[in-house]
Amino acid sequence: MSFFKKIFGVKKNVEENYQASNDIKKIEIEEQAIELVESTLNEETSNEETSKNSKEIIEFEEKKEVITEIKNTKKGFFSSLKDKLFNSREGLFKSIKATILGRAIIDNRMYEELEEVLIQSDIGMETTIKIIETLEKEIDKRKIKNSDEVYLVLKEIMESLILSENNELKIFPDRMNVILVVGVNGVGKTTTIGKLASKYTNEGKKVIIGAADTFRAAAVEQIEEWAKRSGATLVKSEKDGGDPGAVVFDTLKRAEEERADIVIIDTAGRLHNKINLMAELEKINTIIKKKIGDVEYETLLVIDGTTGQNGLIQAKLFNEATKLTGFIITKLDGTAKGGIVFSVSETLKKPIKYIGVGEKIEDLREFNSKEYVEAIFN
Ligand SMILES: Nc1nc2c(ncn2[C@@H]2O[C@H](COP(=O)(O)OP(=O)(O)O)[C@@H](O)[C@H]2O)c(=O)[nH]1
Ligand SMILES: [Mg+2]
Repeated sequence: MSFFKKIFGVKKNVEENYQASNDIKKIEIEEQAIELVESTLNEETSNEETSKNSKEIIEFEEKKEVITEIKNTKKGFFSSLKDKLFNSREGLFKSIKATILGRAIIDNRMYEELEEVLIQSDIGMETTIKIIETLEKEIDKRKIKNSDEVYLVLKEIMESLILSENNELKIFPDRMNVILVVGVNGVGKTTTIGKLASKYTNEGKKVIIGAADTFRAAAVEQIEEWAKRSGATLVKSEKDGGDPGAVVFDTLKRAEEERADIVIIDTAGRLHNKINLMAELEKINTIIKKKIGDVEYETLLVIDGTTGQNGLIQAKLFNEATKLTGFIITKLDGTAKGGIVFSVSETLKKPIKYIGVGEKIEDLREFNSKEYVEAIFN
């Protein structure tokens, strides 16, 4: 393949990947590809003076433009996550920074002040205590005296609290994959389902959404709109207040007939008490298992990142009521705290699969702990 073709291949690849998904691993691979192209270009630069052919010079300039474009697209993605998390970075993490950096001595007062900031930032009592204890131990062990280093150790500890395994949704090829989405009212379930459906239809998958939130007519209209926008098929109840179990059954039946790749089920966020919640989810789970047999499927709890410790209480309750496979934390664009990301992962030992950083269709990001911590700590 010619150099020019190769470089356009890289460019096309980068653009498609940015549109289809924000997969950080792919970006890393592309980064290597760009480096390779750049080093080739550098080699050519040294030969440039010897090149007398004007056609070659024009080609060379074009190559340079393409590379600049690739670099700008890349920069755009990274700064965009940083931009989206602007509130957390300026709130929670700025206070942490201010508490630690510039201190002449590392003493109990620093730990006390830090404890206060962490608790105020929705990190929760249990997780905060764990962070402070680990920090004290590490500072002693590593004989750290300098506040810059304390900040780096804290960042390391906080990153290690977030599970970094199984962050990807389990989607198997050549079979029907079910994603059950649960959570209380208003946390962003329907919006997240719309974004997810769009991501999968963009990847060429056939997606069917089941509108099992049958309690409000407006809820059905809202999911209908998202289905339309994302190009997914919607299965709903013909009457208001219909049986959610029946919708789940009809959705799976339709998915089977149409050989759908992905079934996403939207549920109602009614939360009277744990017994009711358990009974409702149990019924839905029984219908799913009857249809798809003994295969794994995702049950994702959506948590509103702006609701503080309430989110952690919901996570504990749903975790007792059903078998959750992971979390989606929404509205992280709108919180100056965002400590829930750390406490939920650390307390329940389940992965965060996605984060919501806005109301638009593209505002759903695959969660990557390293990327998240980098975006808010720096
Ligand atoms: N800023 C922001 N708003 C969001 C996000 N996700 C959802 N929302 C908004 O939260 C509100 C409730 O969302 P909805 O999907 O209806 O919640 P549901 O009741 O759980 O289905 C809507 O106004 C959404 O636009 C997000 O990541 N960021
Ligand atoms: Mg809804």
